Amino acid sequence: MHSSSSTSLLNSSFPIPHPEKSKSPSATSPIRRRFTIRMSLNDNPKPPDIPSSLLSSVTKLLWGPSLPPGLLISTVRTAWHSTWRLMMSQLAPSEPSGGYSRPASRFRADELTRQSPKTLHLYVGLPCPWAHRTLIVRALKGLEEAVPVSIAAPGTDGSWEFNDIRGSDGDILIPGRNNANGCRTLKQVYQLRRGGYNGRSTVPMLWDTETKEVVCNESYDIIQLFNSGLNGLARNPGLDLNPPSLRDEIEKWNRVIYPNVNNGVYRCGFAQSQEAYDKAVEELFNALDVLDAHLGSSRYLCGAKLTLADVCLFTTLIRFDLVYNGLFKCTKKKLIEYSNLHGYMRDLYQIPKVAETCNFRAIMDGYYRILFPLNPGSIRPVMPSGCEHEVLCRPHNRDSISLTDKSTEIFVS
Ligand SMILES: N[C@@H](CCC(=O)N[C@@H](CS)C(=O)NCC(=O)O)C(=O)O
Repeated sequence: MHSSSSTSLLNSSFPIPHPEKSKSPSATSPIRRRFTIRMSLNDNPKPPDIPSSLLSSVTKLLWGPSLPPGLLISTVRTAWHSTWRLMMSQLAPSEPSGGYSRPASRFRADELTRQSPKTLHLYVGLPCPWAHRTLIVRALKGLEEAVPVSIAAPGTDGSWEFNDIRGSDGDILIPGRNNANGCRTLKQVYQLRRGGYNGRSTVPMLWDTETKEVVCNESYDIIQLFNSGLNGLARNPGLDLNPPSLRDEIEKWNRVIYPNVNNGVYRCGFAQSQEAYDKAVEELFNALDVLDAHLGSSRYLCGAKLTLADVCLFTTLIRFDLVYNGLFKCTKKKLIEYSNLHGYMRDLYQIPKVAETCNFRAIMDGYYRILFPLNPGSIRPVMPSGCEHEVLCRPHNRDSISLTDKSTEIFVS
């Protein structure tokens, strides 16, 4: 299945541990739908306006009318660097080496088996790649009615909030109301649980509307549940994205993708030392090279069948040129330069119902305007033309790769 180079990398060079629990479509016709992207988040945070006259008065007071630029620059740099470190330590906990260390999810899958599947509600945010996994599997399995969703948007302090917008953006998901209870913020929802909650209020979060309990806030557990735990309610119960025959291989790819790509882009963006960044960026692009080579002869990661590993890879790839390349300094290459990976991403994007889960405007806003320490001016760059819907709908010509397994088409109603 894998080329020899990818196999050796899989088995040796990549760090093995990752916190996720072990855990084809035929070519699709172009998605016909309106694709107007419009402003869809809450009022976005604006950096506080400090009048320039105030700033110049202060600097004049400190340095007189002719500023010594060297002193000014070193003062500002020292002050900024300390403040940046303080903010980053809140935003992105780090190891002593300056490497980003992702906190573990608090509510894991063992809760899932005890829930009544009829009272589940999903909370997501559209910028979030982890939440995006759950939206895709929910759509592919046909669970939209069985598991209603509420889509939050980042508020001014970066925490998740709901708004009163009822509109839609064509078929594309947009943030809006809390459809499960009256809470205005996700934090308030978490706090409704018995015993309250003071931890991180992350998306995705699966909520039980009857018991008012957090069922799970680990994306991989949620997609496993959606894949096989709710088949009695799913419109596509026959679709199995985690078949027993492929589990070892799915796991093997997850061990590459999670630390080096999914979390790898965050390790680049949230690195707090040059060494930590250098390591993260090297591991990220090594992994992308391996994936690109593998996907030259394999339609999906595990051959002709779409699996959970593909869903997990896709949500990082679709954000790559939009946000990770620029904001997270994943600059060695753009995704569009990887011909197999880019074709593979288009292939997944063109699966019916996947494009509707991709709100590019919300993704760009969510990263560029909210991750303040990485982009203090909060200026959102123009969307790269290669990331537009029309480009993503171009033929991928991947239908004939891995044709040996004909039993693998996915059916989406
Ligand atoms: N391990 C979690 C990670 C989820 C996560 O980090 N979500 C981010 C958005 S991308 C979040 O909600 N952060 C809010 C916070 O940390 O307060 C998963 O895979 O579900």
